Amino acid sequence: MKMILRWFPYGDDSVTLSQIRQIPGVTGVAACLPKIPVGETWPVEELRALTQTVRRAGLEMEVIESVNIHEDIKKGLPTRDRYIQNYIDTLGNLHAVGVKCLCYNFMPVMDWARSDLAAPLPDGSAAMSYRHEVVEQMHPESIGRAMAGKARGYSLPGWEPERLSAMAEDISFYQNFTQEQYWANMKYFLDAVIPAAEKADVRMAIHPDDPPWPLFGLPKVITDAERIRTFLRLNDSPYNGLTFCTGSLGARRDNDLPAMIREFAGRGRIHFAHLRNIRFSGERDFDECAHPSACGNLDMYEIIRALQASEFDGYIRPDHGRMIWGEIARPGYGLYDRALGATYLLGLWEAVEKTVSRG
Ligand SMILES: [Mn+2]
Repeated sequence: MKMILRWFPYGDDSVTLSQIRQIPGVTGVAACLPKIPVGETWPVEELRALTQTVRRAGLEMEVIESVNIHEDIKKGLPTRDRYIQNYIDTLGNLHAVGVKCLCYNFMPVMDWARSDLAAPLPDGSAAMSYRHEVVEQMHPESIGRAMAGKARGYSLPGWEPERLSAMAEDISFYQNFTQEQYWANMKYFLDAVIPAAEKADVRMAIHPDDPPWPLFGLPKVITDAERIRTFLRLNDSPYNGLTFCTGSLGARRDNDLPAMIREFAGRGRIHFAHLRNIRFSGERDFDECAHPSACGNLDMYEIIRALQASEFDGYIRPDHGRMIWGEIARPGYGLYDRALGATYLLGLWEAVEKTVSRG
């Protein structure tokens, strides 16, 4: 297992690589090239420069998050083949710079949604929160604008301004789309890309839908164990795997996270884990909270135990954190709370490991 942190290059992050290097036990970052338009090939020269920057700071860059999927691929348009070829070329370039794992998602139109990016918590910190009725009553474009307004000047991955204008049109496109059509388009993508991922030795790790329930009548993909089974069956290669995000899947109370980990990591299909906790405040309402089990509704001890019982050997990151101690950062991606999260998770990992090995 390797503990990493997400990091955004080109000054689009308040957190520096040297700060990340000083978090005990964190050995690398999940990085990205945010300025490449979705659908285009990630140039190897830029990837090389980025890798060098990360390595010079004493860190590894074995994980990329995310190479986004062009909407034409999800829609199954004739133009998809060109974008799929670009994706395959990108995989080759990722291999050339030593990347081992690629986190991506296949959610239509929007990658994730929250009703508030800086909701006050009782302890005086702020965190991202989700209130289903609030989100459903908002127009997606206005959600995008409201979120951008609270992003402290940092880009919000998945909510890039150029995406907002097409959102209404894209949402109406999917209203007459069946779930079967969506799976078929996904299979078309996987069957083309997974052989290239095998050749490049880059494990594909799809991120669950966030939140894991229907929004604006859009098709859903990775929301529960049954849909994950369907997804994994679309292409049986071990390179067709998951990013197991506990905060996303855990928002559905009927998802038994430790059981899901034992099933999917046990079959070698979890390559990356996003570990964070959430606190429920209604059936479809939750706040992101600090990582320890006592702070939320997820049992992080059982989650770590399930990962180890499945001999999970991938990457873990503490995913989002709260804004604490007056920090100003991209929502979810400050330094302090994620560093606390990484330390807590590493402590749990060590405790479970030693308990098991000493019987
Ligand atoms: Mn996540």
